[in-house]
This record gives sequence, C-alpha cells and structure tokens, in this order.
Amino acid sequence: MELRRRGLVVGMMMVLMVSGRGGVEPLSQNFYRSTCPNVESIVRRAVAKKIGQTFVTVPATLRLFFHDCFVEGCDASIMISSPRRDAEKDAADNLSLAGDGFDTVIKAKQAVEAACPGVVSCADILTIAARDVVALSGGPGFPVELGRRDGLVSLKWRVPGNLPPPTFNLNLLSWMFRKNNLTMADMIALSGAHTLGFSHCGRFADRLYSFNSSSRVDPSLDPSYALRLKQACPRNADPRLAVSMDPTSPNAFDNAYYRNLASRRGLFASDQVLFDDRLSRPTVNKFANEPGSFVQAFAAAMVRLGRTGVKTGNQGAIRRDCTSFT
Ligand code: HEM
Ligand SMILES: *[C@@H]1O[C@H](CO)[C@@H](O)[C@H](O)[C@H]1NC(C)=O
Ligand SMILES: *[C@@H]1O[C@H](CO)[C@@H](O)[C@H](O)[C@H]1NC(C)=O
Ligand SMILES: CC(=O)N[C@H]1CO[C@H](CO)[C@@H](O)[C@@H]1O
Repeated sequence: MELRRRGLVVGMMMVLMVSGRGGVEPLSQNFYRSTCPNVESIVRRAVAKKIGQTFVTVPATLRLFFHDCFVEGCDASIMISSPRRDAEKDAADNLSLAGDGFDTVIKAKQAVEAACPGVVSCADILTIAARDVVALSGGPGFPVELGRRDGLVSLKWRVPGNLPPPTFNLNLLSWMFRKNNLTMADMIALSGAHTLGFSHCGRFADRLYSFNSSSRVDPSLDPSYALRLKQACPRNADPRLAVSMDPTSPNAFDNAYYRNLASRRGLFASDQVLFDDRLSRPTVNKFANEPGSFVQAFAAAMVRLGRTGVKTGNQGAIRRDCTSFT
C-alpha cells in the first residue's frame, strides 16, 4: 500500500512536471494523423493553385517562413494584422514581404478549416507551404514536423535585431543563426533560398554607388555584374524597383546561387561573404559542385529552422483566422 501510494505520488509529480512545462511535447511528422489526416494534401493543392496564379508565391512564402521563425519563433506571429499597425509585419524589415506569401497561408488555412475546423495551426500551415513552394519550384521534397501552436504575441518592435541585414559579415550571420540553434552550415544552406525571388534596389545600392571613400563600387562584385546592376538600379532608384537575386535562373530552386558566388555574383554583401570568407568557402564550393549535397543540407536546415522557438502542447492557440488573435 505504502509502495503504491509512493508510486502514485511519483506518477503525479511526473504528470505535473510534464504539464507544468507546457510546451515540451516534441513536434512530430504525423501530428494530425487522426485529427486532420489530409492536411498536407489540402495545403499542397492550395499552394499549387496559388503558384499557378503567380510565381511570386514561391519566394514570398519561403521568405515569410524565415521571418516568422526568427522573430518570436515559428508561430505565425508574422501573419497578424493590427489595426494600430504595430504588429510584426508592420516593421521596416517586413515592408518588402510580398503580399502573396500572406495570401498563400490565408487560402490554405481556409481550405484546411473547411475539412478540419479549429485543429491545424497557422504556424504548421506556413511550415507545410514553405516546404511545398520549394518542392514545386524544383527543390527537394522532405517530411515536415508538425504540432506547432500559434503565438499570442506579434509586435513591430520585436523585429529589429532579430533579422539579419544584408550587410552582415560571416561572424554576425553565424551569431544570429546560432541564437536560433542553427549552425554556420545551416546558414549557408538556407541562404541558398536566394536562388529565388527579388530584391529592391535600395537593399544593395550602397555596393554600387557608395561603398567607401576610395571605391564607389564594392570591389568584391564582379565588374560586369556591377554594371548590369547599375543599369537595372540607377542611383536613387524608385524604391519599388526590384531585381532577381539569382541572375542566372531566378525561377528555379537550384544551386546556381553558390556558383554565382564563386563568380562574384552575390547580390548582397551577406551573400558574397560566404564565398569570400575562408571559413565558409569550402561549404559554398561543396554546394556549388554537388547539387545533391546542397538539397540535402537545405532540407535538413529547413526542418531545424522550423523548430525555432515553437509553442506546443497547451501553449499558444489554434487561430481560426491567421491574421487575427480572436
Ligand atoms: C542569411 C541572411 C539573410 C539575409 C541578410 C537576407 C536578406 C534578404 C533581403 C535584404 C532580401 C530582399 C528583400 C527585398 O528587397 O524585397 C531578401 C529576399 C529574400 N530572402 Fe533573404 N536573407 C537571408 C536569409 C534568408 C533565408 C534563411 C531565407 C529562407 C530560407 C531567405 C529567403 C529569401 C527569399 C525567398 C527572398 C526573395 C523574396 C521575394 O522575392 O519576395 N533569406 N533576403
Ligand atoms: C575600401 O574598400 C577596399 C576593399 O574592401 C579596401 O581595400 C580599402 O582599404 C577601403 N578604403 C577605405 C578608405 O576604407
Ligand atoms: C535552442 O535549443 C535549446 C535547447 O534545446 C532550447 O532550450 C532553446 O529554446 C532553443 N532556442 C530556440 C530559439 O529555439
Ligand atoms: C505585406 C505587408 O503587410 N507589409 C506591411 C509591412 O509594413 C508596412 C509598414 O507598416 C505596411 O505598410 C505593409 O503593408
């Protein structure tokens, strides 16, 4: 009897410890097996339809996932619309997030809600959609972990300092990814996302027109690439003007990004430094020469990115409308 009581007490303490820590439940690949078994095919269909309407869906959704995860964790905090314009998406860094990424998540959520109301988090839908846009543009398909809950906090002032600016050197990039439990190799692999999409001229104009007092053009840029960029982006260009970040195959998820770096065609200083720094160059060369090792590293790094600051168990909530807390 005494022994059984002790066993019961120990058992209760363990339950308390586990539930008291709230979010310790790990993510899992089959989280919705019984509650929404078709969630992945429903999201995939919505994403494919959206890509059929506009290819911008691909880079927009991938970047949205990154920005969501690095600020407050992968919890769809980026999706919140605030009437006071003080949510995460209202920060200067988000000014350029393409609306089609938000729209992809909203459309996929509507389709998922029709099949399994109130069950699947917006954070998981964004995670699945980010995987799908990669696969649907020629990149790797890979299993995603699920079970995230949606966050209860989305604040503009939490963004600065949590996202890397395109001027960062290798040390600063590595430090910022390390804070999110990602290695330098993960960072190099994830930067390969810049094989897709656009950048506004203002994000790299300093490399063309005002590098330093002795050289206006960044000497780490290939001169003919610099000339092309100047033609596309005149000094003080219209802030809406944008160029493809991968000058060779902007609409294909491939390893051209790394080959471009080796020929000094990285658009941002933060891209080019991956080749120019001795510490990261071997990884860049490997990804440039072995597409298979790049896609494998990218897929693994996306899964790790998706673990950043997640809420699970009874933390957070499942939103019905991804853009609002209620
Ligand atoms: C390593 C540090 C990184 C820096 C400094 C950086 C910086 C930037 C900047 C400045 C832009 C241009 C935004 C604009 O002007 O519209 C951009 C675009 C983009 N970034 Fe990154 N980024 C980084 C990592 C990542 C990661 C990890 C991902 C995703 C896995 C990503 C995905 C993208 C995509 C897809 C675009 C194109 C967006 C579009 O066309 O709408 N970036 N990034
Ligand atoms: C300008 O940049 C180049 C290349 O990084 C460097 O060699 C040079 O010392 C810099 N000049 C000044 C004045 O900072
Ligand atoms: C990084 O990993 C540690 C140990 O697992 C965890 O406590 C921490 O919350 C993680 N950080 C992020 C940003 O996910
Ligand atoms: C896509 C999107 O919602 N972008 C917003 C980012 O922040 C600016 C500044 O508040 C908003 O005007 C944009 O609508």
